[in-house]
Amino acid sequence: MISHEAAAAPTVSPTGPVSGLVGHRFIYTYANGWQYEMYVKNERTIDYRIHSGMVGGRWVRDQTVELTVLPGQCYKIGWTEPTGTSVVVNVVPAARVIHGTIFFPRWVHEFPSRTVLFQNDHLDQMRRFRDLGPTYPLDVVSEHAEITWLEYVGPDDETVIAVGPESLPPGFAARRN
Ligand code: FER
Repeated sequence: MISHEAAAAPTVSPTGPVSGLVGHRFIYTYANGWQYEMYVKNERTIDYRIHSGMVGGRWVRDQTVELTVLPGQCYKIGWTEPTGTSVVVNVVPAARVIHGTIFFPRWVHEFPSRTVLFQNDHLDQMRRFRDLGPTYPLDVVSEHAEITWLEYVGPDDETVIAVGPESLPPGFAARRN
């Protein structure tokens, strides 16, 4: 039965500082071949570039996210884009693995190229597409990824993701460390 008593104090509490991920840039390739790059600018914000895949060429700065950490230094980042696409990415830097679940609205699944741009210059257009839809049925993509590049560059650096993926030096995303 449903209790109407006051909820007990939570028995699971935050397991560590999210600062262990803040300031890191990582490049990763999903098992389906899609290659992404993320910079965790601060506890609330990411910048990213998409090097290949369904929306390869897309890039975004200053996306607000929810970032938390689970036991085992498993970081979890979730957000909704102005397009209506929602993403949850689990990052385990020590194991150099990621798992991402992406929830694409129907219109992105049907016309992915509409989102292939520097989104910050087209925020109102993305919200218009989002509101026009169709939204459903969502296309859910659930994939593991390997981190091929991982580095600490420090927080709040506007130079880390400053150009589109098409403007990078040859081989930039193929480097491994
Ligand atoms: C990711 C998976 C998907 C990611 C971003 C997305 C930055 C999708 C964004 C979009 O298409 O709007 O790992 O990391």
